[in-house]
Amino acid sequence: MVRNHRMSSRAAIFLLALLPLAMSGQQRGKFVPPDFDRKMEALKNLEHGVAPLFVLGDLNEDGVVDEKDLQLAQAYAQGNASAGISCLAAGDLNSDGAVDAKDVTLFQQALKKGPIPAPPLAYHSSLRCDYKNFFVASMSGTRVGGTLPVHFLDPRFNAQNSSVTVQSGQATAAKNGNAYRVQVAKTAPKESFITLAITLADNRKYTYTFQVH
Ligand SMILES: [Ca+2]
Ligand SMILES: [Ca+2]
Repeated sequence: MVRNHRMSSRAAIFLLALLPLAMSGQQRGKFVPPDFDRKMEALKNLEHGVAPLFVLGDLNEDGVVDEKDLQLAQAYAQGNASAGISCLAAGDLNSDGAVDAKDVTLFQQALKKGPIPAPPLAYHSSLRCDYKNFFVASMSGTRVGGTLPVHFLDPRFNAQNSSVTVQSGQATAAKNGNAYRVQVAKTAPKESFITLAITLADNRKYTYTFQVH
């Protein structure tokens, strides 16, 4: 299913990162994300370790986390068909590698006050995701004093019309060409967390939390 294109070493490295997702689907006989080649192409010149982020809780990948997503998670946890779910990984709220009743409980608590205003983005999961909403890419974390890029993958968004700011943690964020670069302070404690606030041109807001190592 993964075709043998000539590709740069970075694309090859990213392919390796996606492979568990593609392979888990292959075992079931179907899954490779839609537009896989186009998405690979968009990522090929980015830094090593950069991967697309998905919206935690957004199982149907419409960009918002609301009752519809909860219903999809509930149906899946009860063993019903996964129709309508394009990102199963988004339903694993407690990151234990499965979508079950525990996630549904967390989901219900989170949605008590209505749709999540600024849902968190997540870097990687062993569960499948189509990345239908393929819009931001970053790394899983960086070291003390290191940098972490935030790239816009959707052509509607760029560093001029969308913003990345540091919400908590010892870091600063600045525009870097068509991306943002987050600089972690040399004084940031190891294992500490940095949370970024990302606001897109269409006014959707997300957060992304990564760990300093
Ligand atoms: Ca949704
Ligand atoms: Ca779970």
